[in-house]
Amino acid sequence: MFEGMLRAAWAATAAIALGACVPGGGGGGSSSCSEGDLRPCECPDGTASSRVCGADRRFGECRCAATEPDAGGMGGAGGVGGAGGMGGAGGAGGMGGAGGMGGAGGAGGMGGAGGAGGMGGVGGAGGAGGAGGAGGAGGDGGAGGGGAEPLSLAGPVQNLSALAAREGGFEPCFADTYVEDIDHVGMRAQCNQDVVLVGCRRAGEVDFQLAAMGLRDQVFQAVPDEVEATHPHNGSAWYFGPRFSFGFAPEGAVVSRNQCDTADARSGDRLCWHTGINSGGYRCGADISFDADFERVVMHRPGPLCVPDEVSCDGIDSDCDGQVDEGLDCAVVERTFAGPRVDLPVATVEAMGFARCHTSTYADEFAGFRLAADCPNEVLLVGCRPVGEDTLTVAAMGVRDEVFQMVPGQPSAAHDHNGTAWYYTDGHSFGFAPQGALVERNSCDTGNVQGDLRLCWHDSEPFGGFRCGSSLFLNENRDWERVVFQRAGGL
Ligand SMILES: [Ca+2]
Ligand SMILES: [Ca+2]
Repeated sequence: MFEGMLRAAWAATAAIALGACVPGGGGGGSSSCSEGDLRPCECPDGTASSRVCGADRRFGECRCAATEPDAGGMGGAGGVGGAGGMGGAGGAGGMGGAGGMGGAGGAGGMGGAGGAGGMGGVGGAGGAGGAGGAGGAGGDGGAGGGGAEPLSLAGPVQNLSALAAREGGFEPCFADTYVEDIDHVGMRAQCNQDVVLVGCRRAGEVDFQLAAMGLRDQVFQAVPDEVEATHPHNGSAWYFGPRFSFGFAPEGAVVSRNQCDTADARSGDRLCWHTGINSGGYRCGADISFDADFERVVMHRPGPLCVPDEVSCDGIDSDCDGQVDEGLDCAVVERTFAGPRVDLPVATVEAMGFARCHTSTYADEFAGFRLAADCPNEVLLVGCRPVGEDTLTVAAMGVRDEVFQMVPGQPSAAHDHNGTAWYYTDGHSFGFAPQGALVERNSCDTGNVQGDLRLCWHDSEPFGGFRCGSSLFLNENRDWERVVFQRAGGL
């Protein structure tokens, strides 16, 4: 009877918890909590546990396995995850049972999911993140006999237990194999609850080789059909295009959608499915398949999605503490600037999405045709610096076709683009100056008005050189270098 009453209380609590995303337990003090709220605490043996707010609206004692009798006689301790991979899911504890401990994450692996505690159970501890991996989410005490707290994990998760997903409230809503053209319309129609889990696995396996979850509307949010187009949400970089591709990568990683993501970095944490006609595939982590040996699986559950720490500048209160994106540096990353810039850190250039595509010293022949071949992407950033410096002395960016647009060989010939006067004359010179400045090519630009904003490279044997900002006559100089970066996506 006692257990039945508690179950009813927990059921009510669960309903409240699902309906709103509020800080559990409020502020300090043990008074005036809401019945069923959980508050973290530490057991004498150092393990993390929680206290439950009772009907008297006060938090009870810290629930520790060593000090609390197994009231229901049913609560087994959760499993302990193996090191090297994903932590095992905690066993579904019975009343008073202890949830599972997350396993230690392996290299690049993910911490274990919190154990699905039984009623009053002790939450599973987060797994230690492996190199490149993320810590597992701490589990909370389960709600209801045999029930569990909704599973909320941030970022891509390798080797996720299907049992943990089910016990965490997820139900399958879509499944097929990599040999099929995905019915993404049906997938989105069927997977219509608040939180969506997107995963893949080898056919015949139960657990996911790779999965990630997020709020449905974020997961299925369309982005442009562009090579690097993603948007951050809940620790993953998501992308969806109905005639291109659908998938995720670790947040912050650059994807290479051609049309599916072919990038190698952290390959085990990348999932991509073609969405176009007659495509099938494509990847489940590092595995590429167009066959029935891999399966796509999507699950969903009611909300909310609340992870232990704030993640993703996505405008969403990820840790459900009432503050949006707190503690994160959510300044919009600038991807474009107009006109030449001095003292531009390479780190800033890379943060803008650029990758270096060409480097040569001022002693090397310019060979514009080779540079053009090295740097095929749509947007180029052209700069120069003393060899090996981490800051570009001067740099300017523009659309590739504008940057390499030929102009006549006259001294002042240039054309304006993106705040910059660009010029390229085969066998003569290549470079830029501020838009509106008079270019004085002889055969490189010797103009000294705003000289620090000018760059000029001879395109004629045997000079190399010529200038990097205010430093001139760098012909055949091995201490200065040309550096060109590129990115996709338009200015
Ligand atoms: Ca928050
Ligand atoms: Ca957030």
